[in-house]
Amino acid sequence: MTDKIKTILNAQIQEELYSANLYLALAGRLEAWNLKGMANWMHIQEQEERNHALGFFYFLLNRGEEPVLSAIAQPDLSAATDASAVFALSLNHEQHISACIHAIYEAAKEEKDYALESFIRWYIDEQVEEEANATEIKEKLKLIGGTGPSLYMLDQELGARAYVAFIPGKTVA
Ligand code: OFO
Repeated sequence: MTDKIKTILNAQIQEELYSANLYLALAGRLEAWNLKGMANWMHIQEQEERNHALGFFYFLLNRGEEPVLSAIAQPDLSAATDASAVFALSLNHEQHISACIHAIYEAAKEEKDYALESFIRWYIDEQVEEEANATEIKEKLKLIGGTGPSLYMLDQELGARAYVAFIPGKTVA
């Protein structure tokens, strides 16, 4: 594995762990507003992000490289002023992550790292879903006006989301 690939994969572990912390912080904010269903949705997102980080962690190890962890920045919640803004922030963040994943794909092609080129495809597809999910909730909030009984009902709906354990590239018992 080239140094360029090692650097970009270790940086992505950091991005995914930042994502996990961001979603945990958003879960806390939503819970503080008594939107427990939305907080549940964020908690599941948080767990998935940790698994995304672990996917890169084990990919490095499987290729004979020790993962290097670095400091994670404090999540920036300044834009998260209400439920709609929380999901807009989530969508913006996922668009940023998609750009990171696409840069990894580009690097894999440039460095002729065929194993990485294959591995990263799961993340490319996952980002389509991640952006679609955040967009759907953001649009629903726009539709219902983001307050009152309809907000309560959407909160209930998001409370039904269930966590499914999955680490990319690894079989989970
Ligand atoms: Fe939210 O996505 Fe990770 O990769």
